Amino acid sequence: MSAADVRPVVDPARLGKRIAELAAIGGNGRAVTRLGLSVEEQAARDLVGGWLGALGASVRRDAAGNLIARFGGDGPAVLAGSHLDSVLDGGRFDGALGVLCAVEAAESLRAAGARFRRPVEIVAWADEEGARFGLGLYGSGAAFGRLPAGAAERRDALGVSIAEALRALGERGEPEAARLPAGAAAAYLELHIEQGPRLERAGVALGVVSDIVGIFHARVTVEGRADHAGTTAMDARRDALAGAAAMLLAVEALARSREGVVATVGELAVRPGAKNVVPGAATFSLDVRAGDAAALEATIREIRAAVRRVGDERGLRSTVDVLSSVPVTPLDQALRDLFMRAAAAEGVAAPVLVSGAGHDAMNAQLAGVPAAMLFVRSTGGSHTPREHCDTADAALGAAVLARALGELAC
Ligand code: HGY
Ligand code: MN
Ligand code: MN
Repeated sequence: MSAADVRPVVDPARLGKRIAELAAIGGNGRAVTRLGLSVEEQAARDLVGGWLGALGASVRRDAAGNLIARFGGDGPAVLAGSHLDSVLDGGRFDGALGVLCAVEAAESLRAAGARFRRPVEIVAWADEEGARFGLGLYGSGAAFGRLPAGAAERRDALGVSIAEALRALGERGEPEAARLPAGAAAAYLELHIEQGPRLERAGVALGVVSDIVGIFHARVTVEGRADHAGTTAMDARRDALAGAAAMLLAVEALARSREGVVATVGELAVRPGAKNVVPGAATFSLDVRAGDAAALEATIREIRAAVRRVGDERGLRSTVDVLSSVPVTPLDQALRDLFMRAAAAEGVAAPVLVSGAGHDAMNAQLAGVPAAMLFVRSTGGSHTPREHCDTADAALGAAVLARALGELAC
């Protein structure tokens, strides 16, 4: 049966039920917390792996902790999926919806009698958010050979390394071993909630991604001198936190001054952290993004200069340690067109959007595997329990994904 004869019919009720079932893992009824390589993320893989196994897929977990469910025999596979981990106190749709819609697409194709002419792998990448170890896009980075050196030694706040977390799950602790052989993946499709307001404002359920912004992650350490809060005159201080505060306001001003650039300081730590001690040291995170490579580079350069300048003015030592840096990533034009056609076949004239959020599709595309993303309208922002996606929009996304997957694989 060729792709043209196949009429996959998705089941919104089944999809809605699975969204709720998955949200209960790491959920407290309000928010979802399913950190990378945690027992909660593993429980999510077990739940989704069970659904895929029941469809006849051969389900495995690779050395990095990625869930890979393969339909069909040998040869380059068409991959579809997203991630199952979340940020702290996150929503129930970020990542999870892409995995569940890929499951729904595979299930509706099988139910419509489709035979996969080429293998299909439904994937859930481990630790996309990097919320625990500070290394985003980790699982897809391992699979596509794009992990930074020393990744397995990255540690969480309790000092547990990625290698130790993998061993606790029963793996050997060598994420590099998950690297896919060259040519193993023919294409990668990812559905994801938009996480921003554009589709909602446009009144359209779906969008197709043209490019994903470049993302620079770093940790800034500021060293001053701890002193007595009562006996140290203001002009005799080397207050690391006051210095860090001046730096992060400079970061905000620099990002505001340049169109299309965003910069965020989301983490801040102070030592020794007592009300009657002048802070001796402070550490803060940097997340800088832009759709234009030159603007991103210039902003990073200016931020480094501002950190140095404030440090010199205040007698503070400062270091900027780069955690990860992913370039602006244009996605595959042919697969973009495929999503546009599939959306049109479902009656949606999908606008083309640049993604301000990072996604695993970047690692696929940058490793030479053609990748494309389909956005589904979401409301309430994202990386917050307010994040929401209507089941009707999610089901429409799954139907478009099923059509695209059917055209590539059947
Ligand atoms: O941070 C991001 O853009 C993605 O949600 N991990
Ligand atoms: Mn995501
Ligand atoms: Mn996210």
